Order: sequence, then structure tokens, then C-alpha cells
Amino acid sequence: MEQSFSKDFLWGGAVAAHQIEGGWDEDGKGVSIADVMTAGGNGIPRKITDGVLEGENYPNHEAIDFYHRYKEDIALFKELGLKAFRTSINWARIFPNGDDTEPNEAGLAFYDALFDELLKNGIEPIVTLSHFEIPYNLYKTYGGFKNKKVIDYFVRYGETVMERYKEKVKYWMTFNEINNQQDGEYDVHLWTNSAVILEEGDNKEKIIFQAGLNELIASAKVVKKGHEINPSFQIGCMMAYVPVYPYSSNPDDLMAANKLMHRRFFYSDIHVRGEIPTYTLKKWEKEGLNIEYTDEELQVLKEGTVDYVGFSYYMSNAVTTLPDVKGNAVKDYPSAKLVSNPYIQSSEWGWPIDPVGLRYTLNLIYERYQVPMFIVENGFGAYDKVEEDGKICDPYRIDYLKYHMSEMKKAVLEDGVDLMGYTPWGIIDIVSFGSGEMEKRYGMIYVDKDNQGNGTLERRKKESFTWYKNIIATNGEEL
Ligand code: P53
Repeated sequence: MEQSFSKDFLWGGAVAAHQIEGGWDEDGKGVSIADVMTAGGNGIPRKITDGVLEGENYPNHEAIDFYHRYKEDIALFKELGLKAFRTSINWARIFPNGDDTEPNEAGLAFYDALFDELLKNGIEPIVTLSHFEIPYNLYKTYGGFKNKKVIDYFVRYGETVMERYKEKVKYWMTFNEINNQQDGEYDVHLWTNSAVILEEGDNKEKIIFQAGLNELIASAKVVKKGHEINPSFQIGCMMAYVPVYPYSSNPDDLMAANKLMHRRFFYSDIHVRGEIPTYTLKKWEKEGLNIEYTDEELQVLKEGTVDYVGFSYYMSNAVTTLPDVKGNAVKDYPSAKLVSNPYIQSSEWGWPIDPVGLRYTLNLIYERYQVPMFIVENGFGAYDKVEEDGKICDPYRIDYLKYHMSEMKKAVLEDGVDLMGYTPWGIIDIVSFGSGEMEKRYGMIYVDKDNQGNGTLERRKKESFTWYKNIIATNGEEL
């Protein structure tokens, strides 16, 4: 039996362009959908404004200024021992309006310099094409991904960057957490995944599935083109796997959990198998959703299946049909509700903490698809305190990571799943996606900036930095 991770296991760290770069209007960059999202707070939602307005606070405009400090940050990543660094290309740097005929050379040059710097330091770039950075104009002019025209603009963008960086980037993913728009729990995801805002009288279910299918078609076209551009590319999808557990052993709870999982699997089933699953076709038919697609598009889905499944894992959910338990209503199983799981605790932002769920998810996905997997996000958002002597002690973060990595290790060494790597989220403190806060920190590197935007932006190593450095150096043996 193998005793440790393979030598080429990609230990890394992950971020997204809009949460880290800043430089929101520099060097010809256009306004992206993240640039019109204001700061919210713990439990306070962010607003989406009609363009960039005077007097509003937009935390992604400056973020942590990685755009100007990336060399200094990569030096720290090297010291940490990272073998891989996952970020996204900010689409609006390359095609400022989304529908431009020519790309913005200054935007392309920035990513040339960034990837060169990573490679020079022995760090493999892992690149997401669309991580909530859709050019704002694609919403304004076309209404976002519910419009099939946007498929072509994504393909033009994908092809452009894959051609440009074909010698520098080997690992790609198309749409970040494509399935997060699937339920009403976070309406903001229809915006960040698809640049769609619901209007009076819209059939929400229809729009969710039409926008999602359009993205899946766009993804398949780019996967196919990418393999032509460089046959050694590894191109994956990116899912948010939040497994749903039956709350009780009542068979109805199990069926409700299965139905809820279908709302997630719709996306990865198409990405991996190249076909619209029967459970979805039946649902569309029953609800008369009239989702539009052609035979040619069905063929495209078949020809553009992914090489691996990239996914984020933060938490699990539980569902029940038992009448005496309180919870939030769900779609597709009218008598069911999402409820809190009495066996697990939550973070200060109410996110359930469930390391065993990661092992379960790795097994579930591997059994379903038998393709390699890549954990491209996992981590713990928490308030950190800088001590008087400048130290930042974050044992809670080390605990979270240690327990999750240990379950990952069991999945690889005891269960035999095929795992390419692990890139914990927010390796350096960044702007939170959900709340827009700086103080919901995930990093092993601290950034001196608070929720009001005050601070020197100075970087400091946390205790978790030293801990993770040792895990990487020993290839996970000390977990
Ligand atoms: P923040 C929900 C469930 C799982 C993943 O989130 C999620 C979300 C969104 O709230 O998003 C991913 O910053 C996303 C990242 C994001 C990260 O999780 O709200 O891919 O962009 O920053 C953490 O704590």
C-alpha cells in the first residue's frame, strides 16, 4: 500500500483575480461584475449597483493590490514551498467590454509577467477563466449568460488566452463554482456566475437552467479548442461540492438529499459525461421550462468533456422532511427543508465545519466519474488578531486545515481516489466574496487592511504559514 502522496502532488494555494488584484481601472481594464459590488458585512449582503457610483465603497477596486505587489507575494509563496498557485484571469482586463473584436494588449502583458514570475519560482499556475469577473457590458448590453450571444464572447476570450499562454499554463478550469447559481439560497450567484439580474415576471427556474446550459456549452467549446491549441492541456470544470446529507434515516430524507444533489450534479454530469442527465430533462419537461438548445449544441457538449473535476469544499448541508424540525425550504422536493446538522459546529459566519464530508465527497465524485479530481478551494474564514509583538496565532485555522487534509489523505491512501492536488483558499488574506469584508480572513499570510479599507497593506506570516510549509516539505507525511 502507498504510504504517502505522489511526488508530483500539487500542494498549492488559491485566490481569484477580483479578490486580490485591485487595479480595477488600470491599463485599459473594463468594469467587471465584481466592480459594482459594494462592501457588505457578516450577515449583511453586498449591493449590486447600476455601474460604478460616487460615494459607494467597492472593496474589489483596490483589494490587496496584488496587481502591483505580485513579485513580493510570489517570493512569499516560494518561501512557503507552494508547488502550484491557482488564480483567475480577469476577463475584463483582456476584453474590457466583453464584445471587443481585439484583446487589450496591456491586460495580456500583465498575465505574461505574472505567469513568468510564478514559473521562475518553480510554481505551476492553475488558471480559472471565469471567476466572477464577467465584463459588466455583457450584462448591460446582452443581459449576461441567459443570452446565447455571450457564449461566443466567452469562446473568443478563452481561445485568446489559451493561445497566448499555451507554453506557460498547463492546468485550466472554465467556470468557477458553476453550480452555485442553482438554488435561491444565494441570489447573488446568478449575478456572479452568469451576470444575470432577475426582472419582474421572470421564471427564475428557467433562467437558472438556461444560463447554466449556455455556460456549459461555452465551456465545452473552449475545452475542445484548448485541446487543439495544446494537447497536453489539462482542462477541468469547477464545482462547489456541498454534499447534502439526510437528516434522519427516514427514506424520504434520503430521497430529498438525492434530489438536492441532482441540482448540483446537473453541471458536473454535463461537464464530465457530455450529456444532459435524464433527471434534468424530466424536470424541464414536467415544469414546461422550454430550455433552448440545438442538436449541434448537444454534439458540442459531447466533444468538450473535461479532463478533471476541480472543486471547492467548505461544508456540508442536511435536509429533512420531518415536520417538527425548522429549516429553509428547498426546490424539487416540496416537503423538504435545509436544517442544521446537530453533529457539526459552524464558523462565526455560520458555515458548518465537516472534515469527514471532504472524504465522503472525494469518494462520491470518484465513484460517479472515475476521473482525476483537484481540491482547488478549502479553508477557514476567521477573525485574526495581531499580537503586540506582531505575531499572528491562528490555531483554529491550522485545526480546520489539518482535519480536512487528514480526511483527504485517507481518501487518497486508504480509499484510492485519484487526486491531483490541494490548493487551500485565500492563501493570502483577500476580500471575501460573500461579504466583501477584509476581516473574514483565510490566509496564511496576513495583509494589513481592515473592513473600512485602512491599513498599510503590509504582508506578515501567520503561525499557519510555518505549519503548512512543513506539511508541504514533508509531502503530507506529518498529517
Ligand atoms: P467567502 C458559498 C459556498 C461555497 C463556496 O467565500 C462559496 C460560497 C460563496 O459564499 O464561494 C467560494 O469569501 C468562492 C470564492 C470565495 C470562497 O468560496 O464568502 O469560489 O470566490 O471567496 C469563500 O468567505
